[in-house]
Amino acid sequence: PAPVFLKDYLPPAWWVDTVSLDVDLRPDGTVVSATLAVRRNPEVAPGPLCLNGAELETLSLAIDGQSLSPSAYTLGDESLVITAPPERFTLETKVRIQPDRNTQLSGFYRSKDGYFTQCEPQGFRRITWFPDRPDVMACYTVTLHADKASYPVLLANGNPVAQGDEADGRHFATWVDPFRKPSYLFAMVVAKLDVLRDTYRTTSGREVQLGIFVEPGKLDQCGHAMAALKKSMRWDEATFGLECDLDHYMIVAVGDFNMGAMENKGLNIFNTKYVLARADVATDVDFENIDRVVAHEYFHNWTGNRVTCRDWFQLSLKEGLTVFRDQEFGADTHSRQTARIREVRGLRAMQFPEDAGPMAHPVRPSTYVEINNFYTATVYEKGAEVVRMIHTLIGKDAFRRGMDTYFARHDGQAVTCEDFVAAMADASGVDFTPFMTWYRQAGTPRVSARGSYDAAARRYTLTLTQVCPPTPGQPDKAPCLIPVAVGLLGPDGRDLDLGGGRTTAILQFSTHEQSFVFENIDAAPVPSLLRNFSAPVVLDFDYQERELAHLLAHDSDPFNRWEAGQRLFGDLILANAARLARGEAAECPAGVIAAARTVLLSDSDPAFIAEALTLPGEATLAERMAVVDPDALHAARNALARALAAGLEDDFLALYERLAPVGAYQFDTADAGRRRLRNLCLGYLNELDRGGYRAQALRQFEQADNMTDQFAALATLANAGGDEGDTALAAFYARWQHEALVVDKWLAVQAGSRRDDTLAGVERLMAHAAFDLKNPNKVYALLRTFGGNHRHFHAADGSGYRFVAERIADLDAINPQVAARLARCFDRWRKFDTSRQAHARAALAALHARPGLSRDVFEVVDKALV
Ligand code: BAL
Ligand code: ZN
Repeated sequence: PAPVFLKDYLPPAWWVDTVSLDVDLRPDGTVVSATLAVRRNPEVAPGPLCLNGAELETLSLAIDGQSLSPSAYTLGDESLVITAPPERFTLETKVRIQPDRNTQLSGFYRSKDGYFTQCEPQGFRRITWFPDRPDVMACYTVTLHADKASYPVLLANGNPVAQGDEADGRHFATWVDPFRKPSYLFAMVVAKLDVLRDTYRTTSGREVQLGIFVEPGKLDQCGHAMAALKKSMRWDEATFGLECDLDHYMIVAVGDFNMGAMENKGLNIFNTKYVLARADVATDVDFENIDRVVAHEYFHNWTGNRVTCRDWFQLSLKEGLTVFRDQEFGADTHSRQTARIREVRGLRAMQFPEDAGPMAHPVRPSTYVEINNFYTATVYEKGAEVVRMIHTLIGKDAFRRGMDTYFARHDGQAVTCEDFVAAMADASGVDFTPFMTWYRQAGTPRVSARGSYDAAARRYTLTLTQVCPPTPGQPDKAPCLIPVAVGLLGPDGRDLDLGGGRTTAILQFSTHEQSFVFENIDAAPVPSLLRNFSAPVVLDFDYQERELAHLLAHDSDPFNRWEAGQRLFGDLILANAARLARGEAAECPAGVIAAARTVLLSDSDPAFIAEALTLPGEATLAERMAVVDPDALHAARNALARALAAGLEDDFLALYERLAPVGAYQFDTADAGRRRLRNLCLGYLNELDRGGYRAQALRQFEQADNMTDQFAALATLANAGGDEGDTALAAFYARWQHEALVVDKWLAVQAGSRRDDTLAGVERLMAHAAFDLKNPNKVYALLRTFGGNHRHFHAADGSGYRFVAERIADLDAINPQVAARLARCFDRWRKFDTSRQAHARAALAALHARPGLSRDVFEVVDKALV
């Protein structure tokens, strides 16, 4: 398959002003009749009208009421080219599609309770012939017809203008969307669903009708999502002055969905995972994720919908900015410090490996084979970090002025990342030219810092150097403009004055090497570098163990307190992995236990303590190894957990008891923090492998009034020895087998288990009634979790690689997007020893050689093998 290049972008030769769709659902397929008002773009050289389509059975084509003669067009499988249409005309097309056979879940497809759409990025072409690109924006009118008893709910974007009954027990509804939109924001739903309704009044007095549509019987799981929606609407008004422009804002939840959710104008379609929640079926993390995803999709109404992307290379224009907005919403709504820690943990686990692997690409890619493969951690999470750096460099007020400028200039337009940065530059007076490297260049910059203290001159000099490793297609890298937030801690742990009462300086580091001088420093400080993770880089500084303990105990920047602990634990795990690989025993210095005890017994927020005592993950640590030994790494990480458990047993036990719940469960940030810490204590105690602690976990499992505590106990037991794990797993399934999202948790906890027989268990689960290869959530829960199980996926005998590669092949015939996401498990295969590499290469080569491989999987596998 041929790649597409950003440099080849051309504006469309034809505009579409209005689209009228008539969608008629029948047992033998759905007939879509489209009427498009088309006119030539006078700014582009005249050319044919090229329309995209996929899996369409074309029934008729007409221009201005006249059937098109065969000589006037060329019809291919995926293109319809009308050679010489008039300057301005009406195009009528009629096609039949087969949503019941659409297992790709892109376009219009069947799920349990009806029919749903997913059009981003290129699903609309699977519904009708259209110039399916985001810079063609049109006003849509949609009429849906279906059997009334089976599908009482008929929804599309915009406002309902007509509805009524038809012959043979059928009915129709017509919706008009007054906003011009790109085709990727089109949505329709034909289903049997229950609805929770509410209203929201904006600051300026507009009343918005809100509706959350879910599977019948699930209305008692919608309240949290509705509250999240209203909170997001208020937050965007207060923070960015952005009001909802719609009369109707609907969210529809569907159990078969490739992504998390989709921001279609006025008619969001969500994976049930990010809508449904009730204390007994959803964890604290689920509740918080629902807040974030509901907010994310709502925020897209401005950053994505009102101002959209000119082309798909600009995807981060809307995604990076909207993730930044949902992160800030989450920080304001829950805890800013734990939100930041979790963001960085996620970035290091997912984006840093991506940026170092075969699929590495800039935040704004310059080429792709399949755009579906670029809904990545780089475009989303690194994209959000890039927006955050702009915020850091110019400050909150200038950032807000930049947003105002962006909307004043570009409302209703399809624009580029440069347009966004230009608005920020003009509003702040800052020249962002050197900053643009972040959009163009892939790879994680590596910053090395050295400090030197001159006691006589009372001067501390910090010298920074940066390198960015080569990535595919980019062998040589330019330096980036990196905002490095720095504080200096004195011997008493307090921040030193860096001048004018400032305790944190934002250094603008933009060359290969640069020195920064701090005057009037009375004693040798411990530097606190990259506070709040001010840039998405790897930072090396040769900290001593006692300096890390000092930062962990005293840093006024909570992120860097956490970071100090992660460095302390990470360094020790890696040193122990090397020892174990040499056949030596793992060690745990008393200083590390003491530092952990200081945090555990501190009066910090319990959620922070839990984050600080959560060890860095294996995938994150593996990035720091020249050749990864997953068995040694796994054993070293477990050994540290056991050493901490042994050293702090009494403290963990006392805290577990002290944090016992008082009163019934409610989702609340403070309570969630206490539960998190208590469950961390339970986990550590079970590292000691004692029947008494397993019994305690089983008691918690049986007695919990909420999923957070029940699932934490289950996860602890599923990783432990003894029979209690099997008992709990069986009881959990028996109780929750009819709650699809809880079954996903049950699958994931088994696929992620440390137990030796995990692969055999996953193979058995593939045949279990609970599993369905056609359902993305099930695939993510079982297979992608297994692919992220560092020790078992990278098993020395290649069994993990072979198993996953075969499942990718099976899945590719059903759903290429999901198959390609699973294929990303192989990204880091070259970091392992030669024997594992041989197994991985063989598994990938077998996949690559399969006839009929999708473009999605081909791109991932082909790049992995280069
Ligand atoms: N636009 C795809 C889903 C999301 O990022 O909101
Ligand atoms: Zn998004």
